[in-house]
Amino acid sequence: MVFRRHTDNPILTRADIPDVPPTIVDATSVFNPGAVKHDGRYLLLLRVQTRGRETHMMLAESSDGVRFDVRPRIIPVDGLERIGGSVYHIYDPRITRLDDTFFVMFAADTDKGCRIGLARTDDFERLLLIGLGDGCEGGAGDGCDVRNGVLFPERVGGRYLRLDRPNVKRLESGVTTGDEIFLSESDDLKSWRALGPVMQGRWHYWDELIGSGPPPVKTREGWLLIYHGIATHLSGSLIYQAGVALLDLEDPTRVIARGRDNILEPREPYELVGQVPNVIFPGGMIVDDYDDDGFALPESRVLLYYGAADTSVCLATTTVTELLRACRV
Ligand code: BMA
Repeated sequence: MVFRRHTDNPILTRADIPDVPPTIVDATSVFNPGAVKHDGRYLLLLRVQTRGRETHMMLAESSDGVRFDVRPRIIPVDGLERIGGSVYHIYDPRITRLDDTFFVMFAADTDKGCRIGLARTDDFERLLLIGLGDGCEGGAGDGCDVRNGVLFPERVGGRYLRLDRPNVKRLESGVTTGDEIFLSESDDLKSWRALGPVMQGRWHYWDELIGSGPPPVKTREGWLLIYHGIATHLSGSLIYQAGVALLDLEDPTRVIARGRDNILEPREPYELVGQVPNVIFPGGMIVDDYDDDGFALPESRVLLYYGAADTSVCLATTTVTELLRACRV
């Protein structure tokens, strides 16, 4: 088994969310967090949902990565009000540390479809909006609907890189989704150009639809990427799982290895039952130890934070070595 679930799972539930009246009172759920380690403390940027089904971001802090305190405050995104049209939800934040700044990439539901937003922060008191794409940038092309944006933790060849997932398919439920992860580049973090496809869903198997998980982790063997895959062919349910792949360090459109099986699937009651059943949605990953050149150490502990059933936050741990091994099975 690649991942071991923490015995305290779920590590955060709605009961841990303090009221922030009048906006958040008796929160409905908390899930799909972004994660980062800062000054020895573990931070989670939470997706908190109200009983009005509004979505807000809140911060949780911890000294051990397991027991978190949630700050009683909604984190504002300054600049979002300048965007024309309505932004209904911002959600699924992924945190990347780059040049000693924290960048948060998130999905934004608008009148015209899903967009990828990018904001920056030094302290998580507030996020400053850098840009919200028009949905046609990067791999989305003419489809103009895109989600699961993930910024790389360093420039490659002098340019910023991100993974994104054009939404070119519509499920019966009306949700738009996709089966291809793209690599896109940018000089200014605002306009993004597609460099090419990275990987496709494998129809009939566990990862028919796919999207990036947390930001890729640099290892000596390549960029280690956790992604989510959705099986759609089992009647009555979509099953969201996590899998792993290894991308070339200089050309991340080249997949060096990709695990055959999922490495984490809904099994526990808190993953099987909830607002959306059968969901493991990985969005935050912390690798404890890196060498002086910024490569993750093989024996380092890896903490994966994931949303369970769109209802709670869970933790599973492994090591870099085990993940690299899983890429080649
Ligand atoms: C995806 C995203 C996630 C969510 C998942 C399961 O399309 O919207 O935020 O966790 O569906 O509902």
